[in-house]
Order: sequence, then C-alpha cells, then structure tokens
Amino acid sequence: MSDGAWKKTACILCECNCGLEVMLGGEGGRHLVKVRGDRAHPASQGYACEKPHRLDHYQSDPGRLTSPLRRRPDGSFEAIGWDVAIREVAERLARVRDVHGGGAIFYYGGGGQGNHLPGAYATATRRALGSRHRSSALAQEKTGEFWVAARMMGSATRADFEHCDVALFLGKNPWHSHSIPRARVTLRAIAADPARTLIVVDPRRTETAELADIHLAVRPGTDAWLLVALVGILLAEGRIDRAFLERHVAPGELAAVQAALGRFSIPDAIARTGVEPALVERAARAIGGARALASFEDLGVQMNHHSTLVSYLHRVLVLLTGSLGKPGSHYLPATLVDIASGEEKAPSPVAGARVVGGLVPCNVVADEILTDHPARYRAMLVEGANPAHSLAGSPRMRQALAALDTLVVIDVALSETARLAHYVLPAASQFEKAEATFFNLEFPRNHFHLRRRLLPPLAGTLPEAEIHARLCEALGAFSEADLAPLREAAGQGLTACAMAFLQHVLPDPRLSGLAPVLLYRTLAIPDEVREGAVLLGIAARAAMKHGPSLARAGFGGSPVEAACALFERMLAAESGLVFAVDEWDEVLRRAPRQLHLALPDMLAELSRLGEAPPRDPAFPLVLSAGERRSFTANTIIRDPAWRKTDAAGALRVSLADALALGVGNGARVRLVTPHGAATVPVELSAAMQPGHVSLPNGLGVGDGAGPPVGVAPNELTGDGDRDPFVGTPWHKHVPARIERA
Ligand SMILES: Nc1nc2c(c(=O)[nH]1)N[C@H]1C(S)=C(S)[C@@H](COP(=O)(O)OP(=O)(O)OC[C@H]3O[C@@H](n4cnc5c(=O)[nH]c(N)nc54)[C@H](O)[C@@H]3O)O[C@H]1N2
Ligand SMILES: Nc1nc2c(c(=O)[nH]1)N[C@H]1C(S)=C(S)[C@@H](COP(=O)(O)OP(=O)(O)OC[C@H]3O[C@@H](n4cnc5c(=O)[nH]c(N)nc54)[C@H](O)[C@@H]3O)O[C@H]1N2
Ligand code: SF4
Ligand SMILES: [Mo]
Repeated sequence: MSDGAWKKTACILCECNCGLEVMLGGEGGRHLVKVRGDRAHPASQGYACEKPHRLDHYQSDPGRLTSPLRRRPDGSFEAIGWDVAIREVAERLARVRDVHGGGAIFYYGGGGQGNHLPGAYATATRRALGSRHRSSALAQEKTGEFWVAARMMGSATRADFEHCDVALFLGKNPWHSHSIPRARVTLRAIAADPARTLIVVDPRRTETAELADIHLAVRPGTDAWLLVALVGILLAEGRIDRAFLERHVAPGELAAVQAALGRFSIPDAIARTGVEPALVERAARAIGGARALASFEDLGVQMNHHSTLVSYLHRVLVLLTGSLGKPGSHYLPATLVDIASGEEKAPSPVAGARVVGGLVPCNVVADEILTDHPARYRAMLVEGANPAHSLAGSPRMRQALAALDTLVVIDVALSETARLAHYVLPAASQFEKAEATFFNLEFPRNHFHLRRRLLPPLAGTLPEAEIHARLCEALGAFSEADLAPLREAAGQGLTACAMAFLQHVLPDPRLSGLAPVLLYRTLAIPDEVREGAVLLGIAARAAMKHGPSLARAGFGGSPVEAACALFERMLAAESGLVFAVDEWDEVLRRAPRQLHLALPDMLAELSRLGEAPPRDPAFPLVLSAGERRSFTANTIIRDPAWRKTDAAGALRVSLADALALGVGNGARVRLVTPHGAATVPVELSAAMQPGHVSLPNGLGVGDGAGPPVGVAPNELTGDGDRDPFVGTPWHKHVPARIERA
C-alpha cells in the first residue's frame, strides 16, 4: 500500500543522479514502493535505467545500523548511545592530534554516487582536528586525467555528446555505466543517424560497442599504442585544426609532439593493438574529419597500464582536432564545487607519492599506515565509502586499517570497513535527509539538485551534518559566542544571514573552516532541506566565481543577492534547477590563454613506450576486475536479492577459452591471480576476446554472518600494481589463470 502521492528525489546508484518520483508505502510507510523517472528534472528529463526500480533494497536493507557501535577488547561490538559515542570519538581523535599532530588523522570518502554533503560538513571536523590528508575513490580512477588536463587546458573537460557528430568512448561502456545524462537515448540517437559516427575502444563487444559504427576491439592494455596510431595518422595526413592550434598553442609544442610521435611506426603500433589496420584508419579519418568530436575515457583505460599517458594522448587528440569550445565538443563547465582539481599538492608524508587535487593516491594508503615512519597515519575517519572492499589489495588494506590507533566509520550499514572500526556511527539514509552531489558537469546549462528528505531518519541514526556538528562541539571548535552574530541574523532573513556570514565567518581563519556546521546550526530553513544549509556558502563562492553564468540563469545582482537567490531556489526546487547558463565562447575564456600540447614528462614517458614486459606463463589470462553491469552499483546496495539477473556475479569468459578449459556455462572455476584466488561461476560470452576474462564490480559483500555472495574483486588485486605518476590501480589488467574447480 502507498499513500498515492509521488514525491521527488533522485537515484543514488551512479553519478548521473537521475531525477525520480517515488511513492512511499509498506510497513510504517518507509518503503519505496513505486519508482519512476521525474520528467521535471533538468538533466534526466524522465529518464531512468533499470536499477532504481529496486532502490528499496537500499532504503530497507535489513542490515541498516540503528545504533552507534563500540568495539570491545574481544573484537565484538556493543551498542552505545550517541552522547557517549560522540564524546569518545572526539576524545580519541583529539588525543591523536595532541600527541602526533593533525597530520596523523586521515580522512577517506565523503560520499559516493549520490551523497556529497557529508564530505562538505566533514571539512569542519577535519579543521577542528587539524587533519590535513585525505582521499576518496577519485584517487583510484580520475587523478591522472585531472593532472594532465589541468596542465593542458586548465581543468578536466566534459563533452557534449548530444550535439557531436563523432562520439568516442575509450574504455567506457556508457550503456551500463552511464556518466552522461540519458545515456541510452543519446547513444541510440548517434547510432541511428548516418551522419554521425560512434567509435568504441574496448576489448569486449559491449552493449555500447554493439551500437557502434566502429568498434576497435583492442588487445587488453594496448590503448597507448592505439592512440599513438590515431594521433600519428592525423599528423601524417594533416587532419588537424591548424587555425585552432595557431590561436591557442605555442608553435614549438606542435613540433615537439610531432617529433615524439614521428619516432613510431604506425603499422607497428596498430599491430600491437590487434585491430585491423583499415578499421583504425577509418576511425582516424572520422575523428580528423569531425565537425565536433565528443570523447570520454573511463576505467578501461584509467585503471590500466599507461593510464596517465593514455589520458595525455587522449587530450592531444582533442586539442589537435580543435575539439574544445564549440557545440558538440569538449567544454569546461561552471561548477559549484571543483571536484576535478588537477592541482598538485605536497607529496604524501610517508611514500612521497604525488598528491593531485588534494587526494592521496588510494594505492599508497596502506603504505602510509604500515610503517614505523613518524609521520604515518594513526587514525582514520571513513565516511560513505568502503575502502576495505573497494581499494586494491583488500588483505593488505584490512591489515592497514587494523594497525590504526583509531578507526571511525560513518555508514548506513556494517560494511566490510565498518567491521574493522573502533567506532561505527550510523547515518540516516539518503532518503532520510537532504542530499546532493557535485557531479553536475553539464553545459551550456548546468544544473543542481538538492533532494529533500522523504522520511524522518530511522530511529537511532543521524544525518552526517548533525554528526559533524556534534563532533565539532565536542572538540570545542566553536562557542555560542561565535554563533551569536549568525543567530541574530537568522531572525532577519536570508540576506542578513549571508551578510553576517561574509562579515563574521569568512574573514576569521578560525571560523571559516567551520563554516558548514556554523550555517547548519544557525540558518532557519525547513527540516526537509536542513542539510542543505552548507549550500549558502557554496552559492556565495559560485556567485563570486561564475557571476555572469549565474546571472544568465536568473541569479543576477550583487554577489550577495545572487547567492541568496540561488540558495533559496536550491531549497525550493524539488526537481532541481539550472544554476548556470553559458555561451560556447565562454569555454576558451575559462581555459588558460595558452593551451599546452606538449607536456615534457608525458613525452618522456611516450619515448619509453616499448616492448611489453614478458608475461608470467603461470598467468596467461588478463582479468578485468570490476565490470559495470545491469545490476551492479559499487557497494551501495548490499542485499544480493536486488539483482534481477546475474545474482552471483559470473566471470565472463570467451568461447575459445571456455572450450580450451573444458568448462561450460555455469561451471564453477577457480580464478587465480598473483594476489589471491576465488571460486566463481563462468558465463560463456561471445563479447569476450580470447585471453580476456571479466568479473563484475561491487560483489562479494555480505552481512558478516554468512559467506558473501560473489567475488570481492580486490581480494584478487594488489596495491603495488599502479600507475607510476598518480598511483591509480591496474584493476582492468590483472594477470590471471583459471583452474577447474
Ligand atoms: N551499472 C553501474 N553503473 C555504474 C557503476 C556501477 O557500479 N554499476 N559505477 C559508476 C562508477 S563509480 C564509475 S567510475 C563508472 C565506470 O564506468 P566504466 O569505466 O564504463 O565501467 P567498467 O565496466 O568498469 O569499464 C569499462 C570498460 O573497460 C573495458 N576494458 C577493459 N580492459 C580494457 C582495455 O585494455 N582497454 C580498453 N579500451 N577498455 C578496456 C571493459 O571491457 C569495460 O567494458 O561507472 C559508473 N556507473
Ligand atoms: N577491483 C576494482 N575495484 C574497484 C573498482 C573496479 O572497477 N575494480 N571501481 C572503483 C570505483 S570507480 C569506485 S568509485 C569505488 C567505489 O567504492 P567506494 O568509494 O568505497 O564506495 P561504495 O562502494 O559506493 O561505498 C559506499 C558506502 O557508503 C555507504 N552509504 C550509502 N549511503 C550512505 C549515506 O547516506 N551515508 C553514509 N555515511 N554512508 C552511506 C554504503 O553502505 C557503502 O558502505 O570502487 C572502486 N573499486
Ligand atoms: S542512469 Fe544512473 S542515476 Fe540514472 S537511473 Fe540509472 S543508475 Fe540511477
Ligand atoms: Mo568510480
């Protein structure tokens, strides 16, 4: 039964966060009994894939936590009250800070596919603790792209697939993984139009590749060679945008790239990819002849050999073809929060690893803990992430987490990481508080969606905003006197609040870092959007940075007026809103005046691209550990019953390999890598090429009582297998063999 009313929210299962309408019902009216796409959502416009219809498996998971937990000396957990939990967590973290300095307190997470507000509030707790080092999943996928993009065009770009005539997907299967709005609609439209060309680079014949005009089924791990060939052909045939290059790139840089690529033989490069030369040439000519090229690289190349080099060569292709700043090509969106910073910070304290965008490479986290180095991390706060499962080399990650003086986990479930914690703080679900993400990267109209709370928090849980406010209070980070000017303004309307914030909080270095919780504690806003308080500060920053874009979206006037108007609209717009409207010529104004085609470190890396290291004959196969499928969504939904298909998470194997091994569909095999072994059912797949096998992402989670369902991919990976520049893992290229079970 339901109350018959559709309520607005969004899907939390991938970064698209499609707008949804749901009906509540069932026991206590707390279940999501009906789900459909929300036509009023500015980006998804009613679109939804198959996954959110089963979102109640998230909301109503029987494993939801309902009390803070404290670890006993024997390793078991006891339930404790919130006051005790907050006091003891604050005391333990403060002790680490006082003895070893805030640098010893490491923060991981801050939100997943649907929830970024916790990370915003956590900045206050981190400030109160003096915590300097942090990371998140972005530092095991995107940091290489961010780092080269920042140096080449100022920032990472996105592309306008809706209006491109050539679409290129590198190591990405958007049919399942999405990442662009209404992916299947857009893919079908490109495929159906004879004037447009869809190019997919993937060893597998994916659902996206099935739709493609050109499928370049490279041998796993050879994308750098493919890009050398594609760029080489464009240069050799002069299919480059000279006018664009003359305007935006120093002439010496084109010459440097030409020289570096001129050292390669194109036929040899193509031969290494295993693709038919005529097909590579066709792709190069389509790219070189494009009116507008939109391209997207993802995990197939970013979690693979040469990942940073491939990110670089991909951008060389974009710049050579002038695919920046015109409709249908790449753009730099107006953002609310810059989640794609490629700025380099001080290296990590123990391993000395390169830190991009403030994120320590995930693959060195264990190295930063498992050492007697005085600057090692001794405490960790994990929130909305499950690193014991999601980061490379789970056994070593567990060892590292167990070596910490204090591990605090904020989660809705007793995740693999939470099970190792000293304290677990149960969060309200994403439908029991206001939530949002900063994954909004559209152009020329960019949107934002603050979803309102649909239900009161499950008894015993708290929204993260409240948890961080209480932690800051317990740490003595601010006093009632600090709140007084904001409290006083609260009675006089939003403009007064914004002015008080700008006058009393932002200029005071002690208070500015605490801004999120100060706003949360003082702004008078409805309960359904209470956790949106931090957005006033974010709107103020956006008004200062992107004033004209906001003004075109209807938020004009002085920065304070614009920020207040935007903030009010964020709170009111149940389906989300367009907060920025741009013009295409804005893109090249937003980028640095000089774009960079030649990065010396990447050209040096290119010159080292040579013979592949010999393969260990004990592991003749390449395992891609973590494929996105119809019913995978990281570890957001833990109950395997949510999967309509592939509940056990089969290992996809080519027909040739299955025949050679003598295994049929459904047979259980032992999958062995240098790092571990697992038993898994086989699915014979015509999409796989011989020598390549593929495991789904996000399986191998359980309630801790029985064995987990499916294989946890990182029991089979190791954190040493990583990119030399930014430390991203090589999960799509794990040496493996199959044994008959
Ligand atoms: N259904 C679903 N959607 C999701 C998610 C989910 O868990 N489930 N997760 C979300 C997240 S967090 C992310 S980061 C994105 C990731 O989205 P994608 O990167 O699209 O996802 P994957 O399936 O991991 O990898 C993409 C492709 O890389 C290919 N690949 C493997 N080896 C190689 C290679 O050597 N070269 C090339 N070119 N390709 C190779 C694989 O065959 C696969 O088809 O998906 C998001 N969307
Ligand atoms: N081998 C291999 N490993 C991979 C990948 C791969 O392809 N192969 N993919 C990687 C990628 S791209 C990513 S993005 C990561 C994802 O891995 P993580 O960043 O670790 O994120 P999730 O698995 O999404 O975990 C989300 C956690 O948040 C919890 N949660 C849900 N809602 C809330 C809430 O409202 N509040 C709080 N506090 N917690 C909540 C969930 O219970 C879950 O424990 O995995 C990575 N790991
Ligand atoms: S595309 Fe992503 S956000 Fe949209 S409905 Fe599917 S899983 Fe949810
Ligand atoms: Mo991801």
